Amino acid sequence: MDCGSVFGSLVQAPEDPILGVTVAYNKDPSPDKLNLGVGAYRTEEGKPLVLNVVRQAEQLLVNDQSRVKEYLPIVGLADFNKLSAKLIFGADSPAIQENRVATVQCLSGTGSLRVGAEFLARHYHQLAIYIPQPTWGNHPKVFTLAGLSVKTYRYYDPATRGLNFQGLLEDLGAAPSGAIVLLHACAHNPTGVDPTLEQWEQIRQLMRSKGLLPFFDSAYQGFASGSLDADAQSVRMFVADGGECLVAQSYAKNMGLYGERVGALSIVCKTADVARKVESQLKLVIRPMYSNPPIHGASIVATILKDSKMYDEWTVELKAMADRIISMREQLFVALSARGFLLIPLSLIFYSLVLVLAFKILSKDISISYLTGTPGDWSHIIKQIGMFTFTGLNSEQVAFMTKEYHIYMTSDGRISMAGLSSKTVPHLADAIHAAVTRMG
Ligand code: CBA
Repeated sequence: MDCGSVFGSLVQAPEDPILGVTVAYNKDPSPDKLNLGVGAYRTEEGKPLVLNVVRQAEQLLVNDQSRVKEYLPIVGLADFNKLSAKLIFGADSPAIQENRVATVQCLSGTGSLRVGAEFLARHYHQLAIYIPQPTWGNHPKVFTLAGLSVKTYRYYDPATRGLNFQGLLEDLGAAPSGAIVLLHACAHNPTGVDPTLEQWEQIRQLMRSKGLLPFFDSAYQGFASGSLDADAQSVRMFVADGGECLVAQSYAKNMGLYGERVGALSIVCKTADVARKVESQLKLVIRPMYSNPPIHGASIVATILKDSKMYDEWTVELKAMADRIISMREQLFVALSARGFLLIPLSLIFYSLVLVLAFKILSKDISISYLTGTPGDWSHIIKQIGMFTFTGLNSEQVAFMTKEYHIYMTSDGRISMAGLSSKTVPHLADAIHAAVTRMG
């Protein structure tokens, strides 16, 4: 319709499949609504969390009158870059000691992926990048817009709700020599399925033998196991062999710095001389894109990482977040599978249990959901790793849960375990039970 605007012919673009879930959630007036869409940590009270150690670091920064607001260099804060490389590669990494790593501060994980991809599109001989099927929904867009050509490799097997390791090996084995391969360092999004260390070793051998270039996305270091070192194992394996790789790091989840947009791109090179040249070229990518990165978030990270006491406090707070997520997995699994158990009228114990439960339900201490069986095997809820559970629910079941139970999640059936609490587990279990039994 001609409304006189030069943009009058534009069509309305759809909401983002992940961030759009929050937009829909915000519009819902229901008091029972629950947002399990975006991967953002919530406390047991359902509130966003600013880590104590982050508050402390901010206080120190505010009190330091010598701090100014000058531009950072194009590559960002030098301390932040050094400490970020140390965090992912390990303090004793030969690549760091030999100055073979070029690290630049970027706008969180997404910005780091984008800068890395633009660099590859300009300077690497292969434009094909293989991404896992499925992967984080933004990956194909980031890489395509940077000028890479996106292909997929098999990763997830819906039948076992686990890794399709054979398919992965076959697809990477068939990839053209030199192709780039995107790997989730840990806590694969959306599936929550990671290779074992033995499988990582096989992937490494295959990739190195074919000259495939690893591009790690490390958005959840510390969130999978609660240990920063354990979650960096996959990356460190690839660095230990002396070969080259790229790593995009995000502090959104592990330091709770979501909106501060703090991240880093590291490129591990064969020699210090190559690393210097790589850094010089990264500057040419960054300068016309956003000139130089923001100062505040990187200063928080650097303050925490360089002070051993604050660093230790951070690891404790991080472990507490990871543990709470693991406990949510257990609670949801029990809530779904306890129903089956409660259906078996075996003994007096059972009947007294029923009485206790009936009393609890009447006094609203416990939800009705515990009394019926939820069909299906839900063990993947406790087997999967990291922030998300890939439930296996289909898009109709998800739509039903949103409409009837005001539970918001991505249409692929992914739920953010970090958004759940002990109080909301029964509501989610009720919704899943109803979706599975009523929507087939
Ligand atoms: N890589 C992966 C694998 C991710 O899951 C995410 C975040 C990012 C980008 C990179 P950031 O730029 O904020 O550092 O993270 N993914 C989400 O948690 C969400 O933040 C998610 O819900 O999938 C998002 O942006 O979609």
